[in-house]
Amino acid sequence: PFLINVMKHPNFINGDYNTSFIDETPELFVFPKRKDRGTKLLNYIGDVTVNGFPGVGLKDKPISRSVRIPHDLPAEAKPGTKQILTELGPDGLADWIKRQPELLLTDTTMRDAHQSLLATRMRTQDILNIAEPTSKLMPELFSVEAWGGATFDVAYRFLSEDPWVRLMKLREKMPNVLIQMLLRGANAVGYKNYADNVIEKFVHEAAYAGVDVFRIFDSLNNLESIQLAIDATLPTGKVAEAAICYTGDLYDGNRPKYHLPYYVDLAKKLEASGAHILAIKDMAGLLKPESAYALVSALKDAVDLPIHLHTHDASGNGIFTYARATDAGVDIVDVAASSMSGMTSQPSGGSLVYALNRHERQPKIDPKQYEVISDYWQDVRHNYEPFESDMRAPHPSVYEHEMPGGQYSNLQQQAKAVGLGDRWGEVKAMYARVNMLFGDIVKVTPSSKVVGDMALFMVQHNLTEEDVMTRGHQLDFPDSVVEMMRGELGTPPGGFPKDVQQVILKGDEPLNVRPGKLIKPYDFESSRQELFEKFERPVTDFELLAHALYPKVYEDYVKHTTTYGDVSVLDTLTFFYGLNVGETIQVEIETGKTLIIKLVQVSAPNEDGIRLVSYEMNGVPREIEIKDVN
Ligand code: 3PY
Ligand code: ZN
Repeated sequence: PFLINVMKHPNFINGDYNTSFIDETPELFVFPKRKDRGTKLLNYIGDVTVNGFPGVGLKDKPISRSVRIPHDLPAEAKPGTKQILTELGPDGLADWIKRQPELLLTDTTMRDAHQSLLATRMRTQDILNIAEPTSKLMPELFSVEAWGGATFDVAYRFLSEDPWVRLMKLREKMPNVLIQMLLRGANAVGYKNYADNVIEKFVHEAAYAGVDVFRIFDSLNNLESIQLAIDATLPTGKVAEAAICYTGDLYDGNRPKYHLPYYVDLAKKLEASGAHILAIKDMAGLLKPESAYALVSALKDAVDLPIHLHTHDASGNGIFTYARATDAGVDIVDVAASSMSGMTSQPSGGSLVYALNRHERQPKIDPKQYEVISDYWQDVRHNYEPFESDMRAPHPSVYEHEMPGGQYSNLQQQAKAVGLGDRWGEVKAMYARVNMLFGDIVKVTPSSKVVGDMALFMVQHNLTEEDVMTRGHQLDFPDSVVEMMRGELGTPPGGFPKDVQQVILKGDEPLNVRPGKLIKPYDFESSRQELFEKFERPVTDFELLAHALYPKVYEDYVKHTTTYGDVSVLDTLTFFYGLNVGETIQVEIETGKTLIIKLVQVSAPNEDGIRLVSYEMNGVPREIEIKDVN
């Protein structure tokens, strides 16, 4: 319902009003409370100071450290791969890649590295501050992976930021290197299959906002799901990089499903589907060095596409894997700035450049410049301490449990939340057993989440595989498990084991077509109208998509911005911790407009739990009431 006030009253609009009009219709002068940006920010800061930030709590605010932002930059960014794409188009770019004698690098620090190390919490301002230095000090990068995967929903959900704005600002600051995103095929940047027209529109808008390279995978290596996103990418003139997810072990005689012929066959199909680049997506870091050599060699023989290898360093063997892949002729590999590398993240880029010293394919990147970039990330990383996992050292047992880099700390948190913190070892072992129960599948978002949910369920209820098979009809399996078994995430190679599927579906029939074929097209126009009425303003196509993918997350984000304004302008420590009494910060709310905010005092709560938070804003005393919910 629209709030009617005087501004919208026909008499007012016609200039036909006087003081008696005010006297006769006082209700029209009740304006919806319009708070200014300063007041909204005071509310946010007060709330975080009193109640804490989710996942951070009420810890002491760390002392702010100086952050080494490189300033000594060339005046102009040297032309790079972005210009090559513009001049030659995606096929020309692919040919160019194949002609490069050196190994090319993708830097993932702005996406996968923080997704895997810091629960995806890196904020736009911390990413933007290093964008120009990255593009100017490392113009030889093939690409910067900066978008997609979990960054899309986490931006709205936890950071109260707009991921589209992040992308557009990054594009502006990095005019010479390609910006790459991770796209989950028919799952877009979500956890379920969406209508085909949602995928198409998402790719179209992402290309418009700045994505140049779409790395497209499917969580069950389902070709149709990948094809859908490739078909959406081709008309944009951008690069479709189709990914094969790597799982298991090429040489494990007990798991013949994922041997060389499987990957070679899939690679040929992806080449035929119109992809410009082939990616090997080793999301858990299971690709051992000699397997990497064999796999890359076989794929190079089988297809004519450049090959881009992605791994995670959980085992500590990442650089060795890349070195052997380099020997086999891999074209591009994914690395992160050293201070944001290792463990669940990518191998260190600087280290790889040094490791390939005197190798004929040593990358052109200057490792000293890479360290300058890494110094920045090292400083910034301190501000995200609450989101660090407790993995402190390499973790060879990843070869046993096969959990993806980004899932490890997440599932550990989930386990703690359901009281299984000290049975974490069992959960990991169960994860591997569930995988075999499900027929040995690829585990990556969202299928990895389903395997994790089932592992937690089984440990929690002390169930074995046999219990599942014999007592399954009495068990209330997690929704995600039922949905996957019904085929709602698509079908894995060879299908799910029929007996397991029957037990879990309790007689329901699984889908026998790609789920998208059954989902009716999303009605963007009626959504546009609905949101117009709800938000009382026109909405952009970016917003429509965010709402189509994550309706509740998006609406909560809009509510947050209505209450607190644009909180992305706050420095990161204040955003996560609020202010200490006596502390003063400067907040640039727009270019040239700065607020000076000092927290003066926080009162004890009254009987309703309300605290009075006293500030000075630009020297003027201000008081805000905050409900203490602790
Ligand atoms: C994602 O889908 O977010 C991933 O990073 C998968 O590896
Ligand atoms: Zn990854």
